Amino acid sequence: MASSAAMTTSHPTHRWRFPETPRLEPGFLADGARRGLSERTLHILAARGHAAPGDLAAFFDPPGATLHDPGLLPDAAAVRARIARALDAAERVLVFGDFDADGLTGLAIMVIALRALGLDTAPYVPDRRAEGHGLSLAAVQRARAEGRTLIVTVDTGTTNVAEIAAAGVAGIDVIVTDHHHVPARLPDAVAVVNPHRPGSLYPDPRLAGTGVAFKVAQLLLADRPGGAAAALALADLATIGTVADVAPMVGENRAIARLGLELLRSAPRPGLAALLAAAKVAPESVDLDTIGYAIAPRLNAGGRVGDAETAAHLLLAATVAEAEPLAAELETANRTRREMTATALAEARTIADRDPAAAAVVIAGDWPVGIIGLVAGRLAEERGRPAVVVSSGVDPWRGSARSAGGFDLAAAFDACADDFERHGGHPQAAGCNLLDGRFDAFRGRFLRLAAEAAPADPRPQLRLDLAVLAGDVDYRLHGDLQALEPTGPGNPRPLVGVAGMTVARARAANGGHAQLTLRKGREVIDGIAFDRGDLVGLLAEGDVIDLVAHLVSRTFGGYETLQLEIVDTAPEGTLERARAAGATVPA
Ligand SMILES: [Mn+2]
Repeated sequence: MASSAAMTTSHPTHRWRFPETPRLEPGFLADGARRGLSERTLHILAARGHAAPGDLAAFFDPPGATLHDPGLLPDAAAVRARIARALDAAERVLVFGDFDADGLTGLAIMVIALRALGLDTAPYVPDRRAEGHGLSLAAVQRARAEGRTLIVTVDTGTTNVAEIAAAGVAGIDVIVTDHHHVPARLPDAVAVVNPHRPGSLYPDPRLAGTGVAFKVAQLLLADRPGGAAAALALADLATIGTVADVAPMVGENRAIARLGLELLRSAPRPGLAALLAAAKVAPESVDLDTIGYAIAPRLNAGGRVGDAETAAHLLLAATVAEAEPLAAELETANRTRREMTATALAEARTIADRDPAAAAVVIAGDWPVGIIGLVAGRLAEERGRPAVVVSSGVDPWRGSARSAGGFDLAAAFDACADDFERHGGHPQAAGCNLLDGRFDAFRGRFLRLAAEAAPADPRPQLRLDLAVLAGDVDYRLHGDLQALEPTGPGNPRPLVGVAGMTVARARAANGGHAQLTLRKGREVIDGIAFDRGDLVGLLAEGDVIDLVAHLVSRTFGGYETLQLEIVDTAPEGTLERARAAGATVPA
C-alpha cells in the first residue's frame, strides 16, 4: 500500500470520477463475446449507457444497415410530393444553407441530391454580417429574380415565419429541413422536416442539420436506379457537419461517421481533396479530430472573415483543378481568422485576469463578431468556467457564450432576457444582442447566476472509463479501447486511470508541455502531458504516481509504440481511493 508520504507534490488538478457501472446482463455479455469484444470494452459501453438490447448492434453492425428509414421524418410525404411536382413542371430551386460547416455541408448534400434528380438547383449562403442566421429576405428576392419557385432550407428555417410568409406572397414555396429548437408556432411551409417536432416518429432526433439533409437525400434518391448508393456517398459531407456541430457521436450519427470517414480516407471528393492538400493532411490519416481542427475551421473561415459561398463552391467543385483556388482562398481566410483570434484572445485574457475570482468570464471589447464565439470557447476551456464575450464594435453589441462545468447557458440567458434585444442557443452555447447601455447590468446578473451554480470544488471533473494497474498498459488494452472508435462528443476518447507508474524521467518539452518517461516493472513507456510543463517541477525520478491518460499508438521510423497522453497525475493510492469512493477523489 502506498504510504501517504509519497514524495511527489503533484496533486490532481481535476476531480477524478468513476461512473456507476451497471451490472452486465448475461445476454449483453454473450452478444459482446460473439462480436469479439472484451469484458473491459463492454464495461465501458455499459457505463456509457449502451447496455440495452440492440445497443451493440447499433454500435457495431455495418453502418449502412443501422440507418433509419427516412420516410419516418416529419412531413416526408409532403417533401416527396412537392419535389415530384417540381420535377414535372421543371421548376428551378434555391437551396439556402447556414454559413457554418453544418449548414454548408448540408447545403452541398441537398444541391447534389436535387441536381441528381434533374432539378436546376442553385446554392445560396447568407452573409453572416449583413443577413445573420436564418432564411433571409435577400435570399427570397434572389429566388424571385432568378425565377426559382421552390426554396429548400438546410440547418435553419424552423423559426422563419415572416420570411416564409414573404416567400409565399412572391409565389415561392419553402421546404424547411432543420434540427433546431421547434417553437410553438411553425412557419407556413410546404414541409418542416425537423426531427425535434412534437409527435415526430423519427427514432433518433440527435441528427445535425447536415444529417437531416443527408436523410432527405436518402428519401428523394431512394427510387432512382443507383440512388441508394448515391445517397450513401454523401456521408462524407454529413460527417463533417455532424462533427463541426458537436452532435453526439452515437446512434445514427455514429453510423454516418463510420461511412463518412471511409469515404474521406479512400476517395475524398475534389473539393475536400484540395482542402486537405492545402492543410497538409494526408486523406488516409483523417479521423474525427482532423475534421474538428483542420477541415471544419477552414470551411467556417469563409463565413467568419471572407465569403461563405467560397466553401459551398469548394464542396460542389467537380474537379480538383476547379477546387484548388477555392481551397487557397479558404487557407488565407483561415490564417486571417487564426491571427485575429490570437490577438483578440490575448486582449480578452488580459481583461479576464482583472477579476480572477469571478465565477464566469463576462467581457466586452472591439472584436470582430465572426470570432467572439471562438474566443469564448477558448476562455471557457482554459478557465473551466462559463465565458461570455461581447463585441462592442457593432450596433447592437453582440455576445457569444460557451459553457463549462455543466452550467446551463440557455437558462441563464433566459433569466437575463431584460438586458437583451434578442437571444437564443443551447445549454452549452448561446448568443445575444444586448440592449443599448445594458452590458454592466447583464454582467452583474450573469456573474451572480454563475456564482450560485458554481460547485464547492471548482476543479474541472475527469470522467474515467477504466482503472488499470501499470502492468496492464499494453497493446491489448489499446485494442480494447480502439473498439470504441470513431470517438467524438457523446462518445469521447476513453480516459484510463493507471495506478502505480514509476517516474524515470520528467523533462520540459517545447510549447509548455512535459515529457515523461515512466516505468512499469522493467519496461518503460513514454508519456506526454500537453500544457503541463508544471509537472517537471513536481515530479522527481523514482516517484510512484497514479495518472489519468489517453492511450495512443504512435509510429516512429516504422515502429509502432504506445504512448500515454497524460491529463492529470496524483500520488499513488489516489486512484484506489477514487474507485472505493465511487465518486470524486479528495484533493
Ligand atoms: Mn446546425
